[in-house]
Amino acid sequence: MKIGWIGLGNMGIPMASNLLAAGYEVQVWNRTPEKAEPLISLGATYVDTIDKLVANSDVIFTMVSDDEAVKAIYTGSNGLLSANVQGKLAVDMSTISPETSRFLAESCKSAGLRFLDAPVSGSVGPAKEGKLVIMVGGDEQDFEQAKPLLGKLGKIALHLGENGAGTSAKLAINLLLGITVQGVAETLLFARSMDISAEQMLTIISESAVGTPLIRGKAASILADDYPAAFALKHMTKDLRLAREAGVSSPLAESAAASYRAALEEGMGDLDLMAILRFLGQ
Ligand code: NA7
Repeated sequence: MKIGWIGLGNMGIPMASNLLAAGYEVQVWNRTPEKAEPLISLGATYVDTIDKLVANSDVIFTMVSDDEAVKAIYTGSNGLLSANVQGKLAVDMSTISPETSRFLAESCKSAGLRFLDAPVSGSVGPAKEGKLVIMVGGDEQDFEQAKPLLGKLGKIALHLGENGAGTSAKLAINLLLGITVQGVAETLLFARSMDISAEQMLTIISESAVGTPLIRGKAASILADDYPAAFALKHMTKDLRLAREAGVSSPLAESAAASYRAALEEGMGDLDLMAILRFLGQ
């Protein structure tokens, strides 16, 4: 099975690397070609058009930023659907709206391309380790075909229903992520106001029932006040917006979304979402 991979951002690079490490032949394309260099050194082939990528692939993965990017890749000029895609399978792992996932599934079907929405929970660390949680919408048989590949990218892949079910589940889990990180930031700031240090409070959280791998994983960043993006704040802002547009009723999410939006407007979008602590504490 030959793989095509489109989208070499923070997530796409480690994910495509895992398919290469598993021995698959992988062709890659990215809007900014230079980002393919680490993968070429691992054995990937760079192709300069999506058309060529499709011609040399059985399964095509897409992992790009948002609805607009995914639409450009699939339905834009020189995009996937202008190539000969008959009989192939596309797996979109980006976090986008369920509505766009369903629109793409229909567009792909008309062109003879099978389509799964398969976004992931987990940031760069789990992506590198192949331990993502993958939520899939689409045809059961297509899921079965993709499953061995998804097994190289994640620790679990769940088939949740028709197209749009994967992206719906992803918006739900990221609702909890957004609220949790905002809650951690507010807790640390409250503790600080009472002279309990971040280090002391992180130890308490970590040893308590609310301690999670997420919070433990952010501790070093928090203590160093250094936030390289494992999951960019701009993407968290996008996901809470998508949840609102999908009809979520959550006062906590509304409040967290306003907070991330304000941090984004201050230029913190490319930092990790935990940078919300720096924003709220300034
Ligand atoms: P990044 O690191 O922000 O990477 C985004 C990728 O999307 C990158 O390859 C971009 O290409 C690509 N992109 C963005 N806009 C476009 C357009 N218009 N056309 C083509 N390609 C585009 O995101 P992550 O890897 O952290 O996350 C990916 C998804 O997983 C996202 O939905 C998250 O919410 C979860 P570039 O390199 O800039 O040319």
